[in-house]
Amino acid sequence: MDDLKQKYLSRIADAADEAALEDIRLAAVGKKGEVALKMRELGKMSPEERQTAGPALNALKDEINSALAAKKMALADAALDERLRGEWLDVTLPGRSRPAGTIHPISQVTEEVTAIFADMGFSVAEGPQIDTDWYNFDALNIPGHHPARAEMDTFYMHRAEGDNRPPHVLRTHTSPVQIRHMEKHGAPCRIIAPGRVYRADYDQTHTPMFNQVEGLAIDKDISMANLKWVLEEFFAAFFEVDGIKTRFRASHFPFTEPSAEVDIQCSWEDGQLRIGEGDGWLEVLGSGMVHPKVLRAANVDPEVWQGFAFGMGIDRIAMLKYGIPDLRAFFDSDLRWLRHYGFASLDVPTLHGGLSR
Ligand code: 2NL
Repeated sequence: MDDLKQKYLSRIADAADEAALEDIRLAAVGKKGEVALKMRELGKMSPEERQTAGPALNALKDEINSALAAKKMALADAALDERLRGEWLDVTLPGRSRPAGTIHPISQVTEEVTAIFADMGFSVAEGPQIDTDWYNFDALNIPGHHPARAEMDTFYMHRAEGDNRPPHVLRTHTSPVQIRHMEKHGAPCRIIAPGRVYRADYDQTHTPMFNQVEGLAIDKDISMANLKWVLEEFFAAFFEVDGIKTRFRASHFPFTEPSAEVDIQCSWEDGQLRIGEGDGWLEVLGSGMVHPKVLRAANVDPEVWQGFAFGMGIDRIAMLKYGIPDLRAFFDSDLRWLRHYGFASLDVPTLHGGLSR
């Protein structure tokens, strides 16, 4: 019986997997296993022999069963250890870094401008970048012979052969958006129209596409005094200086009468431009009272309604606010320029002293 025990305990110890273990179990303690055979022999024994052999066989059976259970557990532990070795992960490795995106200064400034005018009750109007020459020129009292309409200055779309209608244009300002707004919604109105505009111009200070924001306020008693207040509020908020002064110089645009070019107060010392202080002036926009012909073209009765309009370059006020000296920073695909001017992702630079964060 000791031989039997040694045989099975050593086979159990050597078993490589659960299947081998099951074979051993059947051979040892299964119904037809060796221990069962020995049990059957008990009947042929004398009562004395039986008294020692019976309990011994039962003990052997128990011992083999617990050796099987222990080995089964050990095999499972070993399998888990093996799996853990394979799935090992170094949680101390540095993460994979991704390049951060940045908001474009033109987008940021458009949002800033929009928020400031929104506080004064202006909503945003949008419209097509390709429009008819009616909306872009005629409705704005720009006559057919006006130099702005020459192919030198304006991008004209192609017409199909034999189509003699006047060609569409790439809008040269966002005024057509405001004409369309008045035509659709009537007066009173208080809107700004930011967006891309196009002119056939390309040199150090001009790009064929640039960004503009126009504003329009129409009601029964809107005057240039309202215009001056709105613009001074805007410049104070945008350039972050209280009490910034503006200067209105008489000018001429076909779509406004009277018309004024507007300068803001600035100083220029030691090559440092400061806005909202000193006694220098910087031209920033054109404006005026909307011409009665323009109101009529948009189906608004000039005997009842009147209002102001203005237009300014977003690129230009962005350069002034963030100290960007060169238009190329907006168009250069080399993002180092933007980073140089403080447009890191989610960083909002401020005037008068570097980054706010
Ligand atoms: C500039 C400044 C300006 C307007 C734009 C405008 C729009 C409508 C009616 C009347 Cl719908 N005016 N916009 C007015 C004055 C100036 O732009 O320097 N333009 C050449």
